[in-house]
Amino acid sequence: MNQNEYSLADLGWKDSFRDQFSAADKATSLPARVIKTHKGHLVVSTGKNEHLLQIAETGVGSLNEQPTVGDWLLLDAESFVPVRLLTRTSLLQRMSPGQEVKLQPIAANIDTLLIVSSCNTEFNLNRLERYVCLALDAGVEFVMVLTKADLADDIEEFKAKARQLHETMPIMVVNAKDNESVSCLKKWFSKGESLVLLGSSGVGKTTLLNTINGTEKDKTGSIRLADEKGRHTTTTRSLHVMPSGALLIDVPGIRELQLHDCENGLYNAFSEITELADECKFANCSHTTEPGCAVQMALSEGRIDIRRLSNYLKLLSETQQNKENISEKTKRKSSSGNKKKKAKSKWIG
Ligand SMILES: Nc1nc2c(ncn2[C@@H]2O[C@H](COP(=O)(O)OP(=O)(O)O)[C@@H](O)[C@H]2O)c(=O)[nH]1
Ligand SMILES: [Mg+2]
Ligand SMILES: [Zn+2]
Repeated sequence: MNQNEYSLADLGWKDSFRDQFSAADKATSLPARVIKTHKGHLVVSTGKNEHLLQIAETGVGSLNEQPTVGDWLLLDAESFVPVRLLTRTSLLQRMSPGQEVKLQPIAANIDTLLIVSSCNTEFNLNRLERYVCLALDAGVEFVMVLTKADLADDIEEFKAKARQLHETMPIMVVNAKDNESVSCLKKWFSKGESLVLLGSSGVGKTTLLNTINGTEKDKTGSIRLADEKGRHTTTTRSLHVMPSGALLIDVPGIRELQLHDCENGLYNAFSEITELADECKFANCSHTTEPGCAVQMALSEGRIDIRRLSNYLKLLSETQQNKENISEKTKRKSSSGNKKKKAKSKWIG
């Protein structure tokens, strides 16, 4: 973000946040939005000032939850230590990549998700369906943005494929480097609206941000921060105020979007399949080999697409497995916490 002073409204403060900011809160704290995340740090803006907050293993300040870009925090008015995370209007999250079983928030308080892909071999329906599920589950608006239209021979082919992802999702085909071309996205960029760019690396997310913002490449990062050892840290996510007054969040390329607890999203994203399930003979039908399966019947009659069904079954088992893994881990953690507490009180007693 640049060095301008902003009002809270300029940063996307809405009624739902104001309602959580009582007169008592006002006397002791001030709201701030998370505008950047680095490894080990967060940067928050009050509109007037930016503050660097250290992320500890347990959270930030006294917060139990891990804030992410787009979050609203209340900071202690004197120490600027975060005292509360305001209830989010939306949260996009995934399973953390790597071995450890944990959730990773991607962005919070988002109005619109811009799903970015390009008109070339990077375009992959199975992968993009994950973003659609994520958006539907989080209840945010979503728009497919297909970049590199200037390099593609047949953009209609990409548009037609993208239509398979969702019946009514807007599909915008752009040259991300061209100002006029990206002006078709204007309607989602109203003042105070928060948007996030998600997609693989190299699809043109930062280029889109720069073109919409009217800045040149690499200038959007503005301040460079040094960690406690003086090394420069790389920004992982950043929120930028656009000329229209919209807030746009850039997230570096997502290699793996593993869904967690996303069954509602899946239900809606694959409605042509899930609506058939009521007609299956068995209530717990897995739609694979059971007799009387309405889904398999529809498949054999060509009413549903085999790729869609395979991806649906894959994502369903993935989201269920991830949910199970997380709840197992939470249970283990709380039972070991209880044991420790008991042991301690026994010793004291
Ligand atoms: N010709 C063309 N090049 C693009 C377009 N969008 C992005 N690029 C180029 O693709 C490369 C990756 O873009 P970048 O914005 O860094 O991708 P990101 O990883 O998604 O942020 C850069 O060299 C861009 O100039 C586009 O619509 N048309
Ligand atoms: Mg980028
Ligand atoms: Zn079935």
